[in-house]
Amino acid sequence: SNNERTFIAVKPDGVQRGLIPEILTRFQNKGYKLVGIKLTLANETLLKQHYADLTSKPFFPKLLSYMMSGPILATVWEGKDAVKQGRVLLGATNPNASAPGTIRGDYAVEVGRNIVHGSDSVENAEKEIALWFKKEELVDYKPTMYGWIYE
Ligand code: DAT
Ligand code: MG
Repeated sequence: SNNERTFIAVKPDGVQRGLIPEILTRFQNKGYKLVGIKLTLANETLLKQHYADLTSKPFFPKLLSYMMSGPILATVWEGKDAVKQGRVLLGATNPNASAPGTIRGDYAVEVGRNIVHGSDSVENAEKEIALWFKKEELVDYKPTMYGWIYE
C-alpha cells in the first residue's frame, strides 16, 4: 500500500547539531508525505516503552540519558514501503557500518550518537506512532505532487 506509516525521530544530538532540515529533506525528497511532526522531550516512562526490547541491555542507562539530554523531533512519514525504506535512508545502527549516502553514514560516527531513530517493522511503527502522537496530531491530506511520485 502507498500509505504505510513509519515513526522517524531526530534524536537530541541531531537536533543540537542542526540536522533537522537535512533529515526532513531526505524523507521529503524521497517522496514520503509528512503526516505528523513535533519537537518534544522524552521521559523515562515513554522511553522504556519505546525501547521495551532493550531495557535489560548494559547500554540501556546511557541510552536513556542520551535520549533525555535534549529535545527530540518526532515525525511520522507515509508512503510506499515507508518502514523498510525509511531504515534504508537511516543506514545501519552503528554509523561506522552505515554506507555513505545514508543519514548515519554521512553524519555520525558512534552508535551512542547515531542522530536518528526509525521504526524497524510495520507492527513497531504502529506502536511507536501511538506512543509518541495523539490521533488528532496526525494529519491526512493529498499532496499536490502525489501523481508525480506514484503511477
Ligand atoms: P536502531 O536504532 O538501529 O533500531 P536498536 O533498536 O538495536 O537500533 O537500538 C536502539 C538504539 O540503542 C541505537 O540506535 C543506539 C543504541 N544502541 C544499540 N546497540 C548499542 C550498543 N551495542 N552500544 C551502545 N548503544 C547501542
Ligand atoms: Mg530499533
